[in-house]
Amino acid sequence: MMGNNEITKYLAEKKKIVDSAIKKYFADFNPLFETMYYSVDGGKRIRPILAIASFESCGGKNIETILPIACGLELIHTYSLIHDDLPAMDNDDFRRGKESAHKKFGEAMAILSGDGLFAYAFELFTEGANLINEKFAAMKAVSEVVGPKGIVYGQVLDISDRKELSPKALRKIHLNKTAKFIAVAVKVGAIMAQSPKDTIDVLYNAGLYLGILFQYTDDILDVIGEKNKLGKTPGKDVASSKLTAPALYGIDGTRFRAKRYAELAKIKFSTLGDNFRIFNALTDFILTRTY
Ligand code: GRG
Repeated sequence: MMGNNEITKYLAEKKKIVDSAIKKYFADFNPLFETMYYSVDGGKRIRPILAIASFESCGGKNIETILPIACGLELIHTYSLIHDDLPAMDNDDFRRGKESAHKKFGEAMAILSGDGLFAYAFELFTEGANLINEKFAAMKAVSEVVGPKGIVYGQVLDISDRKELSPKALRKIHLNKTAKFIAVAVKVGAIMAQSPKDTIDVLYNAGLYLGILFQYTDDILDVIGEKNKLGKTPGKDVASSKLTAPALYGIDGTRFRAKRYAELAKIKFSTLGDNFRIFNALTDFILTRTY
């Protein structure tokens, strides 16, 4: 078993690796890179860390193989946050502990900055001349969940004011908006480590549970979290009458279900054996996170 200190140390170490790789990709090309970097800087880096954890658990040795893809995921995630914060969407002026992109640079630059990050991610995915088939598979998997079959569809459902208040509708939003992207982060690590299809499939399915869990804890933190610790504005979901887990189940009911999703994720990961122990600790971290 991994203790609380150990997982905190693990996350800090991996975050440092991701942060310095990202910095390298934002070297001085033109001023737009500085604008984009403002928003990229400061996240928890959960998605890239999941990709690295999966790559290493699957026996991947050279971290450089997964790093550009892991960083690309973070750029796509950041684009989605920038666009989500826009006045036409969630309208939030505070993100990652500072002014959100449109507040700092204006709406036009925020939109363009998101567009730039989205495209630049795919350039990072193509870095290097090796493992072309794996990179193709990784890009296919990512592109399938960040567009109209995933994040963008999830956002469309999320902003719709004609939602039915049902567990099924909630699950559809959570799956598309959050869980598929978290699951694909776990999946690309396995793809780049050249794992067999069975392993890749188990990891994706376990990742879906982890992703739903992630959105459950995000929903809980929107109700009980502190602005400074979260680095974003809590209370937005109630203010905009969002369909969330607490809206449907209350806080206690949401906590109960979150624990159940954590168990389901851990059971699935554990079928892959001891090499995947880290995912137990990562799941617990996501269950108990306060930011
Ligand atoms: C296509 C115009 C257009 C907009 C797209 C894709 C999109 C807008 C929004 C994505 C939906 C979204 C914001 C989902 C929420 C996912 C989530 C829980 C984000 C918070 O992630 P953390 O906690 O944040 O990992 P940090 O800042 O730590 O990276």
